[in-house]
Amino acid sequence: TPISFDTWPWLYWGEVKPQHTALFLEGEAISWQRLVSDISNIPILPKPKSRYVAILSQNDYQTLLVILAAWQQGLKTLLINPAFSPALQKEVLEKAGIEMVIDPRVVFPSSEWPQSNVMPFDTQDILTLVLTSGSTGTPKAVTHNANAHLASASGLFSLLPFSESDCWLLSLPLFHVSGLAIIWRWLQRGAALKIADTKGDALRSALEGVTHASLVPMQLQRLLQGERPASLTSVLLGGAVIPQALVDEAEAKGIGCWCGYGMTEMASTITAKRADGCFSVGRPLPHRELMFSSLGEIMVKGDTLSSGYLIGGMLEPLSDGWFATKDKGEWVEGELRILGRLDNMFICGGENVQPESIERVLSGFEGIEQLFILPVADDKWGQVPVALVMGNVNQGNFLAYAKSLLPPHQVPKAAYSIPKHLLDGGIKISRRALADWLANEK
Ligand code: 4YB
Repeated sequence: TPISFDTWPWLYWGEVKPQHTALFLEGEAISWQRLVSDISNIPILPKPKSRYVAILSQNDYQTLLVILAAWQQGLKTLLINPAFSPALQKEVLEKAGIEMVIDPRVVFPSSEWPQSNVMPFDTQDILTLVLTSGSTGTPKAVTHNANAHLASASGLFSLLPFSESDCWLLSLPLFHVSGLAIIWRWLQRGAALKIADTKGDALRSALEGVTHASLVPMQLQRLLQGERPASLTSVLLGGAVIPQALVDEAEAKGIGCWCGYGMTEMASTITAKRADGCFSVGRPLPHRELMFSSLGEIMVKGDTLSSGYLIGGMLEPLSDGWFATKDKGEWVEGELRILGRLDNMFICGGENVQPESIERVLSGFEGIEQLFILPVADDKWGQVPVALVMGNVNQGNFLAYAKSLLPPHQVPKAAYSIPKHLLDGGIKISRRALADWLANEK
């Protein structure tokens, strides 16, 4: 049974087991007691009337301290990608109505500072904001309270064991819901968190001593190119289509894989299962419910659902009841299969084309590391599919393979190699960036 906290979880663990390790940094272990004391050495942060502040967040200890200090000082935080251009940062903050930005690199901890009051821990109060990664328009700030994050964590633990002696690597950005969820699992369990550089090939050494990691499929793919990290027992996958061949290979190498489907509005994972050779993302975890609309759209609700978006400093509640995800899905033997995004669908000669379903059929072709199907305008058919490919692929053979497996309206009319820079950006590949490249530069 999950612990229900009557104070900030780090203060609870600081009392219950002060000498136990809370964090592993590169070359250093931090106890819960030390963590609590480091948080209290963060100076009193600026407190706008609205209590909303933005924090430029890197995955480092200093940023974590500023976030936890902000929370216990009564602030509500929007973690933002420090790589945002000034223009995008301004646009996002104006939309949400947030005036204050904190850069943790210029917050100097000291035991000399007057200490801020510790606010009561009210799990129903809005505490966090996470930006949506929608493909159109300015990202929106999704609100959550601590109750939603703790419910998210404890529901996951009923499927994926995470014990007090385990260690979860902060393997995804804090400003994305997948990274923030790692913080709440760590706090819920009172286990250890490791913070290290995880970019590119650094991920392998970051995994030393780690039992648990959250990975997007591309990270796992890269990891499988070398030795299996010895301590790693459990990987939670999500964020994008999880290629079955990738999961099978990881499982064969002794890495336990859990396939998840999650989203920002639901405080990360919604459904998940232990990999079992069958392509699906399992069943809804405790504290979440899921159904389909009459159009096959996935609808979700539960304790983990956001209460709304922050717009112009005001809470814009989600419409009552079920939240429409814009994802299409179906049940296969009681488990959820994601069919693709409704907004990725296009029409070719009067037929609906779901790019993700073509990608699933063709991504098994020899040499393919990543494959995207995008529409291009066509005089005769309206739109036709083309393939963007990463990997070492014979294009002629690839298109012949496609013809042999797919109905005509789904067969890519051309295949192009994707430039690498389009793929190393964030944690997800943006179809919009791919479409821009296709339109302008291919
Ligand atoms: C999917 C998908 C899937 C999401 N198949 N499309 O803690 C976790 O659950 C976790 C672990 C590892 C990696 C990521 C996560 C996440 O939280 C991911 C949450 C996320 O991606 N949120 S999002 O708001 O940025 O995007 C949500 C969208 O991503 C969904 O609406 C889907 O379209 C897509 N997606 N999991 C296919 N398994």
